[in-house]
Amino acid sequence: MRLAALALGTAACGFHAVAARSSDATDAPGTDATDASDAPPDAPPDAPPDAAPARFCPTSEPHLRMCFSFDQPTLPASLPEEGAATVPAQLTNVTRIASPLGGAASLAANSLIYVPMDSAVSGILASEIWVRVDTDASANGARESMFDSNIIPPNISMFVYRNDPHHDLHCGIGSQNETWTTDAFTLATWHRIACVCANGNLSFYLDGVDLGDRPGNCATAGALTSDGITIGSNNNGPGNAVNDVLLGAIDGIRLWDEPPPAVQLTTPTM
Ligand SMILES: [Ca+2]
Ligand SMILES: [Ca+2]
Repeated sequence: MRLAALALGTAACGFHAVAARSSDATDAPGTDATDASDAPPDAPPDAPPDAAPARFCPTSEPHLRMCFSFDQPTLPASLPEEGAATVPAQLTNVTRIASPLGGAASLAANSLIYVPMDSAVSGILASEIWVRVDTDASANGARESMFDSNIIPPNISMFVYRNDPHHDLHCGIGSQNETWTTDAFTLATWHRIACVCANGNLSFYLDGVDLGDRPGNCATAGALTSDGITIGSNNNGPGNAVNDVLLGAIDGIRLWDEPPPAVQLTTPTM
């Protein structure tokens, strides 16, 4: 009942509509996330205290303003946020698949992930995504969106464009937008991407490699205070359907209000 009411509410607002909503498994019972970090009470006493694997969305990281791991056993229509944000993501036609980090959101042409406006997601200076694009954009010059808050400033966005035989990777933070051309972005491959504003530069890391530092005004910072953010599609604003959907999967996404640690940026794999 509750999920149905949420879906109706979303449809009634008409925000960020998609073409169709199929019956899906997201309203299955027991969809609340299981916290695998809880150590069993009878753990061996000689186990090192920090033996548990690092969580994709650490629970005590105040600079992590928005985080989605998609690691839950199922992905409900209202997916809890795992960082500092206060609102859940709204999922439509999203399939949970196994992935290198546990679970990922698999996206098709009619999929939608939308996080509404939230003042807790502000001062954003870095974005990270673990992404796999399986089908390229339909034409040379066309694009697929990894995420998009739409309003500039306070922009938070990332896109991949076909630029045959290369790809152009676009990042926006605050008032700055930049594009990097690369041959290292390949289809059907998991990529770790980070876009970081630091020391007056916007920098782009693909699988741990810095594609170049661009001076600009990214320090104006991104925020979800003018619109929410779509994940895996281009946000065209309230009342308008999304487009440029990412045809692939997203293993996780993080938005920070400070640059992630340098060692994390230069780690090539997930
Ligand atoms: Ca847009
Ligand atoms: Ca994941």
